Amino acid sequence: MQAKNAASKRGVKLKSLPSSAAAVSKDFERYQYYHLGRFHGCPPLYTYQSLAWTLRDRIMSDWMNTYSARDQPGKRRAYYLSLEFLIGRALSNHVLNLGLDEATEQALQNFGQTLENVAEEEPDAGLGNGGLGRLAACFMDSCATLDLPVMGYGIHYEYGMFRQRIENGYQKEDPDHWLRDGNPWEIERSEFTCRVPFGGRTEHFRDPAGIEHARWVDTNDVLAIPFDMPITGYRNNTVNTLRLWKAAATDEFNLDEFNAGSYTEAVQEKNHAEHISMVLYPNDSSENGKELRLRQQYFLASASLQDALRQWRSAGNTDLGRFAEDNVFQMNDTHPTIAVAELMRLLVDVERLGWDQAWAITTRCMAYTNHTLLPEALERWPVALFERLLPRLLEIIYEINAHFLREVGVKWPGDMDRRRRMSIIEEGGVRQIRMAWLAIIGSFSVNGVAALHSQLLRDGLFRDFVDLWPDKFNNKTNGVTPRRWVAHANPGMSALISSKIGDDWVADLAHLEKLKPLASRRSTAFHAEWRAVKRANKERLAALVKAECGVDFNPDALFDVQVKRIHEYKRQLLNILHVIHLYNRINRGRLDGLADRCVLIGGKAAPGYLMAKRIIKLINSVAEVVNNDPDVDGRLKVAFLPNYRVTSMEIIAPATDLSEQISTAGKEASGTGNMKFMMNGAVTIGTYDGANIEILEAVGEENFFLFGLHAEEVEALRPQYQPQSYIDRDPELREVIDLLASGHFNLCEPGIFDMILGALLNPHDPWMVLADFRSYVDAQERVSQAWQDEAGWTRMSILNTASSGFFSTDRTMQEYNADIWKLK
Ligand code: 26W
Repeated sequence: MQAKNAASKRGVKLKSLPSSAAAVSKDFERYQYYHLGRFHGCPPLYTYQSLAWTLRDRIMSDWMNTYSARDQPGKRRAYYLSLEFLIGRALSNHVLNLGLDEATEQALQNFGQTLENVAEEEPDAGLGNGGLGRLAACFMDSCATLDLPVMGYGIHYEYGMFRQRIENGYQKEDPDHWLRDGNPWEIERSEFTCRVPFGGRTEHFRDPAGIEHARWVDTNDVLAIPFDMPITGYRNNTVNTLRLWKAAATDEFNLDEFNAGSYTEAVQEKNHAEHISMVLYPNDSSENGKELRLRQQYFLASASLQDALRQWRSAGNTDLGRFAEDNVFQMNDTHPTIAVAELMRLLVDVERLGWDQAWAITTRCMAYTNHTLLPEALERWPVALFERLLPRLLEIIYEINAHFLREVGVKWPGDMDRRRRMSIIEEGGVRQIRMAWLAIIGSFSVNGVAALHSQLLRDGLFRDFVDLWPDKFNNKTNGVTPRRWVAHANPGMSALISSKIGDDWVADLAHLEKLKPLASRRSTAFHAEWRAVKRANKERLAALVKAECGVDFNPDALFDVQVKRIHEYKRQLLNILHVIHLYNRINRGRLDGLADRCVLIGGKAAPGYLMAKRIIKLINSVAEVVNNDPDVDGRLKVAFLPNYRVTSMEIIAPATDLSEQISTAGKEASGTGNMKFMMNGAVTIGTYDGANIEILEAVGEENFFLFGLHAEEVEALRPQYQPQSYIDRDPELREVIDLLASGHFNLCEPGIFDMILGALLNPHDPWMVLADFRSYVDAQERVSQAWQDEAGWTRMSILNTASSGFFSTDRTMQEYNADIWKLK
């Protein structure tokens, strides 16, 4: 440690390795032949590993140098705490960021390989569910590109998001053992292992000076071992770190049993500890209250805070009174929110600060981002579970709550109802801890992820807290990284754009504005080039759809795509009702104005979410009928793409013409798929929800297909919603519902869609699908018309890309930094 500090203070830097094609080739050969022992007929996996190590070696010097340049007292840092980082593949991303495309391609040529083929060997790091996890990964990319000192802390799950198979139209889940063949990108740093306590009991005592303290004793500790993944910035020599914690048993595990001869029982205990980082919970909208999930949350929070404290000290800091000047923790939803209480524990019990000083530090360090308004997704933990698993943390939460309710009492004397609403502890049958309240109370900043979402939080869920602390609440509209989602995923379009406006857009997406003059109302040479790129991307997607689904997509048809988690609020059902409507029109010969369409839907359903799983079955059943009906004659194709993940989106977004963003207004916090599509020149059909609103404002309403009720209209309609009345008034809707009810799509499995019909016809349908049917179908009609005007559509497509600059996470991260993190 001393030596390292001394070295960095002297400004000594680690030298970088040569990056010529010859040097890359030589190292690649050394790994494949002399390290892995693979010579003739090397299996592709080892080709990939050899290349990954060759590249990692070329990241290492920047990684070490980035670290040591910041390893100095008084350097402020941010930590992104998240249970999920959905990073996908790393190889091509690093190649792009390092500018090693040509050297790598040339080197591989010597071995009869291409980068594209080798990259296919890498499994996705699927350490997340959907939007929230992918956002964390895009944030990491942008922070490195902006050279912001930000470190990600997450969990080193042995099993990531399950792999989805479709069997007879139904979703089946397979485990995703992504680490089976090792992970060439990660570095185990056992020297920074932490101990995380669980269970036990608390003791209170007075020190010699008579001051009362608590200690947490008889705990069952679990080791947290860090695995570091490099996060390369785009061609700027910055490499940040994503540190993932793996759980392991302590060596002293159950020594008693061990000594009593119960070797296997003792080893079982070891297993128990290691379960903590075994699997990602595949749930992205309703919490299931499982004990193991709470263990994961505390494991992440405790290890990360201990590690941040250690790093801060090892950089030469000593005065804890300054800790909040040097550190900020951004909590990705409430999942890591136990960090508020854990930092208090570390400061009060371990560092022996007084409560008030510790609280002042904690509340100047913590910041919280909310990602959902769905009530079923709000985390609450039973007090009894806390008492058993984290008894000391429960005491601390009680004390935080007591101090807080005193403050509420001072501001609103006698307002007992407000105290009850705002208490961290929810009283009732089972007493529960409201994690969102703990997050708000413990943080100096609380943000939503799109303008509408932040406004709805202020007006609704968080209203009482806004009354108390109006300045805490802010908006940070999400984004996506243009490196992965344009430069990497869409090389054809990237080259075309760069040929016209240069390549500054990759690191500053606002430059895309310069494409606007090229949008033109009439067909131009640029239009033709733009369409040729899209056409090639559509061929690539059509090949994937053919291989995965056996369905023929015609690249000349409109590619109409909805990919995201399957959830009722996202309304894949509305999409499929429209498909049934088109099918019905074709069968009845009502062909006027119809555009040829290929409808692609993909996404995973939480394994316990029966309705979502049945929706997948319906999509597949409709696809089966539509695709095999000779009368449809290729005018309409429908496919459900299995195992939708980061890597599939890299093929899908560049090939999409129409992006479906059709959630019930007020329910989708932001959406980020919408931004990936827009950047790649898709036009959106969407509701007035989440970031759709900001997309619409950026591109103009003439280049966006808006439909449906607004959030206030949804809420106003709710008490008197009568789904049947829409069917009575709309013969086309009636035909669709009749077709569904007749069993036309499930002749061999009668009744399986009754639950879906029941949901659609229920006056309490929270998602009010039928209320938006007519408006949606009309908007789709306008889409069909617009599609048939080739120049007009091309113009819209170009304008969407040209207007997408705001949706770069570079902009999002600059806002987090300017308003919350305040890093240099
Ligand atoms: C406790 C179970 C659970 C797990 C994950 C509940 C809720 C979540 C996430 C908050 C769900 C999620 O991914 N939300 C999405 O976050 C994106 C990034 O901000 C937004 O773009 C999406 O609109 C939002 O649904």
